[in-house]
Amino acid sequence: MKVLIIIPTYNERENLPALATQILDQHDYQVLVVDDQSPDGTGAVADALAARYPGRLHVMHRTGERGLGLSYLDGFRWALGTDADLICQMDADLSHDPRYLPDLVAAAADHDIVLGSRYLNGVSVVNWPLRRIILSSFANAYVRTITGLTTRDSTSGYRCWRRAALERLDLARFLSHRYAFMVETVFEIARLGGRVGEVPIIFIERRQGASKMSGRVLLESMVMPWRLVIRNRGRVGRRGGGTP
Ligand SMILES: Nc1nc2c(ncn2[C@@H]2O[C@H](COP(=O)(O)OP(=O)(O)OP(=O)(O)O)[C@@H](O)[C@H]2O)c(=O)[nH]1
Ligand SMILES: [Mg+2]
Repeated sequence: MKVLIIIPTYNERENLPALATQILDQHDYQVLVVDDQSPDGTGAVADALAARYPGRLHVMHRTGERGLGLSYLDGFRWALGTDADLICQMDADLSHDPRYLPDLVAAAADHDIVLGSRYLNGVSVVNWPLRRIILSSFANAYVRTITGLTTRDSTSGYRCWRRAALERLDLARFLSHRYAFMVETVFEIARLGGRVGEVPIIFIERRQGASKMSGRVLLESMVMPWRLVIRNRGRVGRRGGGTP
């Protein structure tokens, strides 16, 4: 199985080298860094890593409108142009420990998408203030209630796709430019009858760099579940998608 991991970056120069090294020194995987012209020079750091890991670490320097969802759409298109069998996603800020990658890869044998879930065994987060835990738990409950998805952590950015599942998605159809992209992609694959799985992860809050969460991001995330069910005239549960 050829595994490609897409890592979107915006101002992650302190974090990216450690993450890339951990992934590439321990696993026979490939990495695509999608940088949005980070003002802190993450793009140049990524280029230096590409020189250190030739043919294994690739860099896309995006221009135009910045956004996590937009970066993943470009990353998916690039990935589908390679011979990767599994396409994974993870954050650059070391919140997603690469030690779980083999679990995600293994579970992708019988799922179309596997989510690294913080909420399978209670709440598995390290160094999160209570308000952040409440916000994230609320967001997931909100998404489940409105969309009919049954997954515990549909907002997780740590995940692994089977190539065939990604090929089924109509990438031109996506509405989310930012973080709501995470929920929208799970909704879409469940709507198409895809098998959605989850494996437990322990999430560690970033130590370096700043979060890109903002009021605008939260607003998009509040509105998106409604847009999804209105556009599709129904929740995924009624259509038989999602995990049982
Ligand atoms: N290419 C690109 N990457 C982004 C953008 N916004 C965020 N990212 C990356 O997406 C990942 C998740 O962003 P974070 O800021 O860590 O968001 P978060 O994990 O919800 O927030 P924290 O818990 O505060 O870290 C990180 O790798 C970011 O560098 C963007 O506009 N473009
Ligand atoms: Mg983060």
